[in-house]
Amino acid sequence: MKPTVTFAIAVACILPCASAFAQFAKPEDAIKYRRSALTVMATHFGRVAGMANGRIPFDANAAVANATIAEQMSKLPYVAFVDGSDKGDTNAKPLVWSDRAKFNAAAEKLQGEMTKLVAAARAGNQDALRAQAGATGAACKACHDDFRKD
Ligand code: ASC
Repeated sequence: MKPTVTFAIAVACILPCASAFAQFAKPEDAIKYRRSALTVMATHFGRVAGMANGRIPFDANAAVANATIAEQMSKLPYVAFVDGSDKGDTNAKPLVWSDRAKFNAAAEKLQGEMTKLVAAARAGNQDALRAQAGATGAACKACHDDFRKD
């Protein structure tokens, strides 16, 4: 196949995929998506936090696996707070849309704490993991306090 044809096919394939990655057909799809990601994140973070505080037996490999999933999930919800998705089946406060810079800062704070959680889990030290789970949970809570309705 000619290089130009190969390139044209590659572009034709990548462009729709790239836009599909960042868009949702309907506001309710975006709400469902971000709530799903947050649910999976909370589930896996909860397992790490449980191991950190002794509620669940400590297992270093399981801590790494769960922290890694939680970290990956922390990257997903924020593109889904699209215009029009402030109404519907959501607990998000209007502040998400009216102060996006502050919301983005809260998102980045959480993502940074999640990355540190993975590092702490990899180090295999339960005390360090407990401390970092506390810092990560505090980032969850800070965002809820400002941006989630009770
Ligand atoms: C969790 C969970 C949250 C956060 C938050 C921390 O395990 O599901 O939403 O931690 O409760 O304060």
